[in-house]
Amino acid sequence: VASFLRERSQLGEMEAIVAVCAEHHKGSALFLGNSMPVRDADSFYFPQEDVGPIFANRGLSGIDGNVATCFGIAQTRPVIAVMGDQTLLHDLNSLALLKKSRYPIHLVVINNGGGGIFSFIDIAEKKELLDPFFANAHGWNFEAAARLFDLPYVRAEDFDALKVQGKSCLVEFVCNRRENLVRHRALQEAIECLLSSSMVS
Ligand SMILES: Cc1ncc(C[n+]2csc(CCOP(=O)(O)OP(=O)(O)O)c2C)c(N)n1
Repeated sequence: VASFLRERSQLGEMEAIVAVCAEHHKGSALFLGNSMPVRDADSFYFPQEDVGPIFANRGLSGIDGNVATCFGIAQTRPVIAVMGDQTLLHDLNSLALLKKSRYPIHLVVINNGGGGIFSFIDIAEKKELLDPFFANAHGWNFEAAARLFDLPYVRAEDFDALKVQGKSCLVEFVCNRRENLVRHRALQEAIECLLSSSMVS
C-alpha cells in the first residue's frame, strides 16, 4: 500500500489523507472525519512510531458536529483533522471556534465536490440520481468561509502545503471523486494480484 501511494508524485485524495495522518505525532491528536477519511486512514495509515490519540465521531449520524468535536479535543492538545466537504459544510458555523481554541487545530478539508463515498455503491451507475440525491454535488470552495471566520487559509496543491503550521488554519485540498474511485479500484487490484501471487509461490 505504502509503495502504491508513493509511486506517483501527484497528490490524490488517498495520498492527501495519508499525508495529513502522517503529520500526527505523540504530542497531538488526530481527528478523522467520517465517510472516506476514517476509512482510508483505517486502511492505509500505519504509524511507524508512538503517536497521540486518534478520534472519530459517531455523532447522531456521523457527519454532524465534527468541527465542534475537534474544538473539544483541542482544549487538551493540538489537533490535526481531516474531513470531507459535506462534513465540513454540515458544521460550518463551528469554524468560529477555531480561533478561540486553546491549542491549534490544523483542519484539512478534502473537497471532492460532494459525498465521494456514494461513488462506491451501486447507485453510482445512475448519475442522474447520484449527483443530486446522494453526492449532493457542488462546485464550492471554502476560501470565503475561512475569511468569514478570520482563519488562515491554504489551497493545497502539493504535499508541503498539507504540513502542520502550528496555528489554527483551514487547508483545502480539491480533488475529484470519480478519479478517487478509479485509484481505489487500482489499489484493490494491486493488492489482490500480490496476494494471489504470494499464495501461488
Ligand atoms: C448527519 C448525517 N447526515 C447524513 C449522513 C449520511 N452520509 C454518510 S457519508 C455522507 C457524505 C459525506 O461526504 P463528505 O464529508 O464530503 O465525505 P466523502 O464521502 O467525500 O469522503 C453522508 C451524507 C450522515 N452520516 N450523517
